[in-house]
Amino acid sequence: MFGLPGGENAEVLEAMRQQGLEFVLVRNENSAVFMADATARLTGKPGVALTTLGPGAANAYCGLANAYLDRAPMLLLTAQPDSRIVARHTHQVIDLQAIFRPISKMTRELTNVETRQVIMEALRLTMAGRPGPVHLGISSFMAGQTVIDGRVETEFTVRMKKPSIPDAGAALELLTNARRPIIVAGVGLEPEKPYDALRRLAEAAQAPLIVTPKAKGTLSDDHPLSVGTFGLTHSDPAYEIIGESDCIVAVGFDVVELVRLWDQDQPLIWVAPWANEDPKLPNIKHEFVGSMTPILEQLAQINLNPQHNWGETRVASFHREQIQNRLPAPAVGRLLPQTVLDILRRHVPRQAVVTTDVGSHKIFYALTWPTYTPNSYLVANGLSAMGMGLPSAIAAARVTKETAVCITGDGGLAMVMGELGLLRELDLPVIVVVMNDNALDSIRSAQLRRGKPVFGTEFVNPDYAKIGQAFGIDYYRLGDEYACDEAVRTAVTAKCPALIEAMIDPAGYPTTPRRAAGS
Ligand SMILES: Cc1ncc(C[n+]2csc(CCOP(=O)(O)OP(=O)(O)O)c2C)c(N)n1
Ligand SMILES: [Mg+2]
Repeated sequence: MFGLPGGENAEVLEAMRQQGLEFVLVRNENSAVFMADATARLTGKPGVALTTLGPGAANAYCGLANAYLDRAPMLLLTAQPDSRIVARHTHQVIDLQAIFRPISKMTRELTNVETRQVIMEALRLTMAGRPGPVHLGISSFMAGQTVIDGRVETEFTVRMKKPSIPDAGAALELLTNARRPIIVAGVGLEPEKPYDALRRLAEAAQAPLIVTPKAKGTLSDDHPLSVGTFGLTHSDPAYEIIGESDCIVAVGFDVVELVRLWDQDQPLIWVAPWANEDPKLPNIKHEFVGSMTPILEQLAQINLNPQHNWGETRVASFHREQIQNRLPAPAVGRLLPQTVLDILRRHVPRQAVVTTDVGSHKIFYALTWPTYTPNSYLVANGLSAMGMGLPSAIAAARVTKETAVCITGDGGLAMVMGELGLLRELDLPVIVVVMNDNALDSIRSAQLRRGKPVFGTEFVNPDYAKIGQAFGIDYYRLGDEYACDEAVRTAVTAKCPALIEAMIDPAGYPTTPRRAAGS
């Protein structure tokens, strides 16, 4: 459990201590939610965060909204005003059920009646259908009560609905007759993780596979059918292949991940743990709702004409590098984000978890960071809340016990800088790479693209060497290209907390107008 308690949580903390449960004390409640989210994704089990009532719960709001739109199975336990005195006592009282209702699958007060059952139901609900957060409020009065509970259930299970297999024949026919089928895969692959079945289907159907940011790594980027990522901008290169396709198999696909309106009207086969209804996509010919593996396996029975090799041929001729080609050339004294990416990819182990925060750097990394294994790239995408990168990397290193890398904007790091203290305490091998451009670059870029003056989007960074020193974390500075390689190699091999400051030129981001160079 990750959290930051208030006095009202004292009984809960004491119960946890007595039970020998681990509690990770964060510096800001949002971080606890981000950590619970990342932990859930990497373990396949719901994550849990704890806060106090009023201010703590309000502080966690952004994280919970982020978990809701990122379909993350997690439980938020907050303290809760005591209903016996709320009519007379208003200090720190806000209606938590009302504020959490729009961003949770369920929100309610936990009492001492049927407590276990409610908790088991809450945990089950986080993972069922379209996963998401559940909120339970516990007043300090209730937390001190003895549980009155008939049924004792200590395990919860999630049973996926069986898909409606009878339709598979017709779907198979549609796929067999398609000349240019593609697969788009998204956030809904979790928690079932049907990666192997998906790869077999792509290979059997010769279908290029395109992923959303949260599904990066589903198919290794060096697989001949991997097209790459889309969803970040209105003109991501992968839209080229999507536009050419005549049949789309959408697997765990959720348009919450796309900044561009989904306007494709090719026939589509929907395979997901939840129904096509929020929002309803057009032209769905076949809909399979429930466990994805059985239907993917059935579709992989496709009997293709061996001449049909559209997938591999098309991906081979697809210029994934076209983004890089739009970027400026490196020069002495100028560090491009592209150079930082290349050096990191050279030294960071293939399976290591990499997180990005939100901003110009996220768009660039989500589009171009080569990813080789599922869930080795974590990103906030549905809500795209800044501040997710560092807590998620700490959670990832905690789960995997391996090096994790957080690539963050300087704006995003400033929001969660206190968590460097947590990182030092946990002493985990997390490498924080801060892209120093003294700006909310992605917002400044929006101003420049609209021909507006830069206003309200630049700031002065702290002395990161001193920040590293103050938190007791190794510090490295990447100035120009030539000194970088050795610094990154040393940081990665040291296997301890590190802060790398990259003095980048944001004009190297594909979404940043060149005019921003040096501004
Ligand atoms: C919590 C939150 N606040 C504001 C935003 C809007 N926003 C999106 S990107 C961005 C700028 C991020 O700046 P920085 O972290 O320095 O990254 P850069 O764009 O410079 O790479 C902002 C303010 C957001 N997504 N999340
Ligand atoms: Mg910045």
